[in-house]
Amino acid sequence: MKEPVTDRSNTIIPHPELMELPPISMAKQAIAEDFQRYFSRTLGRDSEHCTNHYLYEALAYTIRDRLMERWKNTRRAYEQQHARRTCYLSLEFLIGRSLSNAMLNLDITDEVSKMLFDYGIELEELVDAEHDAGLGNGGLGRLAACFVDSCATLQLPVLGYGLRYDYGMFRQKIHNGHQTEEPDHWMRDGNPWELERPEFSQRIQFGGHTEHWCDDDGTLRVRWVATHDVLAIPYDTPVPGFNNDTVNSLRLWKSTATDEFDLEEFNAGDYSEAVAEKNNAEHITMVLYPNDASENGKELRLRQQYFLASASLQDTIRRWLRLEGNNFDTFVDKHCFQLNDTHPSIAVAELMRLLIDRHHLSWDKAWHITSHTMAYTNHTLLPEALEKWPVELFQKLLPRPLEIIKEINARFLTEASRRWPGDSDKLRNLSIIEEGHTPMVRMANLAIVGSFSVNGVAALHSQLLIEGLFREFYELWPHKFNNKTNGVTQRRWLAMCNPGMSQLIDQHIGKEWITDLGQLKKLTAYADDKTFQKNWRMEKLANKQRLAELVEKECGIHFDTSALFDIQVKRIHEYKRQLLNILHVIHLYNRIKQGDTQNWTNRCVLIGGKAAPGYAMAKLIIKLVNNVADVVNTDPDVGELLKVVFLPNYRVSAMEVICPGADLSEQISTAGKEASGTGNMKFMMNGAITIGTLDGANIEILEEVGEDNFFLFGLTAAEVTEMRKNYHPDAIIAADKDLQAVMQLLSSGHFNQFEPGLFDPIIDSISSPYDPWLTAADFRSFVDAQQQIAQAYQNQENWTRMSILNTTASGKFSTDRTMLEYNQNIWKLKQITPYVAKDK
Ligand code: B0W
Repeated sequence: MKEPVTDRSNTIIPHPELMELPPISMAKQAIAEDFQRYFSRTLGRDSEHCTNHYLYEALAYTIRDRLMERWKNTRRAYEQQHARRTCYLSLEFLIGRSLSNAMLNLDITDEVSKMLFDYGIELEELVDAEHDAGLGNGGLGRLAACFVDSCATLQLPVLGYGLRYDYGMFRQKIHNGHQTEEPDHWMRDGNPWELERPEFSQRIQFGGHTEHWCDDDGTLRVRWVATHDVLAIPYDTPVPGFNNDTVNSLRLWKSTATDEFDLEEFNAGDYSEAVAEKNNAEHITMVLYPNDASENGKELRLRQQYFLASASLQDTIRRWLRLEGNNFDTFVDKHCFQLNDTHPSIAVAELMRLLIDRHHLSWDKAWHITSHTMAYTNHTLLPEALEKWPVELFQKLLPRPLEIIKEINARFLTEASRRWPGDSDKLRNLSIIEEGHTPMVRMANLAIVGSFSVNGVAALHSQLLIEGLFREFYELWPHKFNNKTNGVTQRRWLAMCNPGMSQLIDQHIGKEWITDLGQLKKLTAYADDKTFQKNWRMEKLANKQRLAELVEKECGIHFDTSALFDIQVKRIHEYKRQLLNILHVIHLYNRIKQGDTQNWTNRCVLIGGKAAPGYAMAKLIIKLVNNVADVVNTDPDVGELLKVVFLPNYRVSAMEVICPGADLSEQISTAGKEASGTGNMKFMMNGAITIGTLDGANIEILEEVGEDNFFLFGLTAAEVTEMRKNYHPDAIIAADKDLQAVMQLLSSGHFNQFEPGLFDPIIDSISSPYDPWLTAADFRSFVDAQQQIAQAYQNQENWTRMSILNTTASGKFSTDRTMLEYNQNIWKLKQITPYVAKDK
């Protein structure tokens, strides 16, 4: 075997005093001293170089210092108590900003704010100087970030493993209404939150071939040789719990070249080829793939997946060997690997490989360990998001893991054929390898076969999984399947992003809701209290003002805060039906032009979200939103009655301003298509009322809040399935005057006067009998629900009541609840209290 890659593990035993740090103070004066020292000494700045960025950086180090002892103590407690752990494996962690979150969790926001005030600095300006860590596409990545937050607060030993992309989610710019993408070099100014741990680097193999041989005991062994290796360097980010001394870790891997050269190539004079390989190594973690829930299929993506799985598993085994020695008998009792969708599911084969080839376990022992430690979460039913890789590509890139996959499959099919003898159709569906012209490895099948738990992310989604996509696996192993409804962390998504409303809540029911969101139920008693309602309205108004300022700055459009703020922000995808939303906007515009404005409710519509760069239809929908916005916003007949904007570059830090300022939350996907949604929960928590279909977690939101406080519309999932068999949108359009008028405006080119034919693909899709998203079918009930909303908004007292009741009913949607359920049914971890940090 090759030498270990970096040997910085030679431990020196220092004088104990080196480790004896004086306690760190949380008092304003001490914070000020550290802040000053970092700014002047560590960063070397003075009054002439006093930008918000440097001030932010100095503050970040000041805060990070206050996490450091807690971080080490947490790690030590886990090790000393031999804690069972979960490793959460995810290609995405959409963290956003860290500073405010760290201050909130340490409960020092007020002290810091006062300290800065004394220097004439606004905390908010420094907070805004932090770049978002946009290491995710959307819901799936943000969910991972909320999960690790909740686990730290619940004091669960959960370690996040992901990739440290140099470029996160692209920056979206709008030029002439079109989306353009710019690279997001988020770490260009450094990242004060991470700690490099080169001593824990791992070597990852790619390519080469396998050799089968017999060792001295006559045991058949396999070695994977002539590989092109890459190093994985870990960077740790602290994940603080709320006020509880726990600081967990998020470990992100960066790829880099080994120090070796291909000497043969080098000596043969092919210097640039030898260097090119180094470049290739660095490429693995260069960029996040921006294709939320749609096809990737690129070789580099498979490299990323294997790189993450292998580095994380090797790291886990390294720690095991150090703490427990070379005996894997109790490994199962101490580990769980939660796979965030199929993206890291190659981990099933990789753990087998490491246990068999490196640590010489038998197949059966290795399989026992693997299939009792892996757990898989599915996030989507969309067929285009189900990952498959050509066997040929696997053979080239990962020949040894492929051998193992084939062996897993052979053994699995033998088991399945005992259950269904001779049923070759069934076996073909179940097989991990899809036969055909281009044989493929089906990653979901690998994940299910290799896992002891398979879960969906909302009740309907989990039900649809076992009835449809995974039905045959469910028949085989019903015990594996379960539901875990998603959530969001109320620390970021209420306490941090909505301090005004949080304070109002605190004054009435105390602060317990921050770690026990069910407490919000107590506020129900105030839903009819006129003074409370007035205060609630005032907070909402202040938040709407803040959002209006963002809109003015980004879009140059004035939002009047007395209007209904109608918001849809999420990735742009046909199934999410931003198109239905804009059809309603066109309908309102048409009513204004027809003079049909009696009893009108002024409305400000905001749509935001990124389209995958290769998704032409999604990009065209963005262009349509922008064109409609141009026409509406510049028409003097419209004035304050209706405003429409497309907010560019939707991201975590934008949502922190958007969700507190929303009145109406648009959750309008075609029923059965949105697995859960999590934006819906953030809006609800902040007192927005939902207009939604019976899809994903909307159903559970409706259950919690009641139908008087939710605007339901549209076909159910079952009706969607039925209607798709016999769908005639032309007849629907012909029978509906309003929809007809909207289609007429679209096809007359009213929104593309100088770009003839531009929106034809959209018009065609709405009128196509094969439109999978049934936009025309839901138009009427959507418009009717919107009309009810407009009426309801005019009764401000009742609207406020509904708003309060949405917040009070949002307790279920905390990731604290979600994590407790994962823990009770899947992980079975013990809560561990670390040794308390020594503060003054
Ligand atoms: C994200 C990325 C990729 C990819 O890069 O290949 C593929 C699929 C996804 C993805 N994202 N699949 N589902 C999701 C979203 O996950 C969240 C969290 O569970 C759900 O709330 C959304 O409903 C789902 O669309």
